[in-house]
Order: sequence, then structure tokens, then C-alpha cells
Amino acid sequence: MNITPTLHSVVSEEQLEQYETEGYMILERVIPDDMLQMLREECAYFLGYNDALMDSRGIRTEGLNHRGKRYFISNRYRLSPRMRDFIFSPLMAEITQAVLGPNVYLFHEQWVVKAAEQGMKFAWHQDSGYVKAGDPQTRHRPYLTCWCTLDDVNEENGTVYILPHSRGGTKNTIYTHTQEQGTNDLIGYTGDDPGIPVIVPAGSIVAFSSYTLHRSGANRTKRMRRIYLPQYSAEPIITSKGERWGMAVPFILNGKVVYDPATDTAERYGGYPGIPA
Ligand SMILES: O=C(O)CCC(=O)C(=O)O
Repeated sequence: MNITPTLHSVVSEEQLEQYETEGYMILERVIPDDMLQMLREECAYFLGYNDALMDSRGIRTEGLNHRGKRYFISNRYRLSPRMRDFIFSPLMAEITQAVLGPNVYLFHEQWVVKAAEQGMKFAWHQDSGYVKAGDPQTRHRPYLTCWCTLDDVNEENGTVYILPHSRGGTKNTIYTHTQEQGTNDLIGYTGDDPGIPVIVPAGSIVAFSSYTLHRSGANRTKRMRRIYLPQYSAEPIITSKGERWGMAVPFILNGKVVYDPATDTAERYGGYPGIPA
């Protein structure tokens, strides 16, 4: 792949400034229509795949996944070659470099889907709080979450609410999170600030720091609410014991796209092992 991204055509200086000070920026309608259509088709495939896996194991809840209600389907992008066209696209090269600088790794990716009428809320947390829950001594630099909307999102269908750094005290802090019984959500904030609801059309990307507190509401509408959420880091995330946490797939090194599908395997960089040969 040989992509030379043009920096800052999607991300303005003002947006970057807000990201730096408050931990998030909103990029409205930046995903091209054909890419959006592809992501919706892939979402349907991964949902069906996940339901079949749960059914074959006779389970309805696994971690944060609740069949028919709320899905988090993680690190399976290698099961579909088309996903790379988005994850390692010029668009994502531009956004990630603007925030993270000249080195970018894919750290994690997931679908977050809330089913019609019963899609559950998701509790206040920092994404880095999930890392800290597994590695209390963690000292990682904030990584970047790209919350990509496949549907118009609003307060009725379970959009995300952001607590800016200045209101959450999160610029340099990862709080210790506690686990909620039943949902298995980790909770990192119990104050009464409702946060800022993100109301944007399909094809938008909310880029936020892994230190930024956020939550999402229930889906009370008759349609699914679908999100695709890749996360990128400026360096591999290494635990306090020296082990890799999550994935570390090289995307951009020294400002050049280096992603190579031929060498991208779970054995090398982490993630779902895929279908055994
Ligand atoms: O899409 C959502 O409902 C929230 C997802 C989220 O907060 C996360 O995956 O960290």
C-alpha cells in the first residue's frame, strides 16, 4: 500500500485544538458513501457471525455482549478483507496522524451495536479504564478512539455522551473503575454531569482520547444503532509486566503508511485468531 495522506483536509486546527484541550472532536459526514455502505454490510455479517457463535455455545451473555440487545464484537477484522480498506484508509491515516503524530498502530477495533427498542445503555467510563482494570499499574499514553456512526445518532437511539477533560478532570488521569453487576460494564464516574450528547448524521466520526469519560444511552427507537470503532495508538501498549496489551498492527511509521496485509496476522500482532486453516 502506498498512501501519502494530505494532512488536515478533514481535521481543522480548531478541531485539533479542542481535541488537545478537551479530549474530543467531532468530524461530521467524513466517511464517503461507498465506504459507509460497505461498513453497514460488514456489520450485518459480523452480527450474524456473532449470534451463530453464541448460539452454538448456548449462551446469551458474554462479557459486555448481550444477544439481541447490545453487541461489542472485537478484533475480528481479518475475517473480512474489505475491513482493511477502511481501517487503513487515507481518511484514517489523516485523522490518526493529526492526533497521534508520525507513528500509528491499530490497537483495537470493534462493532458496537444497540438493537431496536432494547439496546442497553453503556456506563460512564474511560477506555483506558478498561486497560487499568486488567493492569492496575498501567502507564500508557492516551490512545485514540474513532467512534464512527453507521446511522444518524441522537438521544433517542443511544448516542454517546462526552465529558470534556475540563469537566471530568481527565486530561492526565485514569480513574479506577468498578464493575456493575448484570451488565458487566466498568464505571469510572458517578457524578451528576450528564455530559454532552453527540447528535450527528451517519458517516461521522467522533474522535476522542482514551482518557476522556463517555457513556451512551439506551436505544428506544425501532431501528438498530450501529457504530464501528477502531482505536489507534502512537506506540504498542505494553503492560507493567512488559507484555503487549491488545493489538499493535503497524499502520504508519515515521509518517509513511507501512501497513502490509500479507504480514498482518493475529500471531504476529494480536487479535482474533481467525478461522483455522
Ligand atoms: O457506542 C457506544 O454505545 C459506546 C461505546 C463505547 O463507549 C466504547 O466502546 O468505549
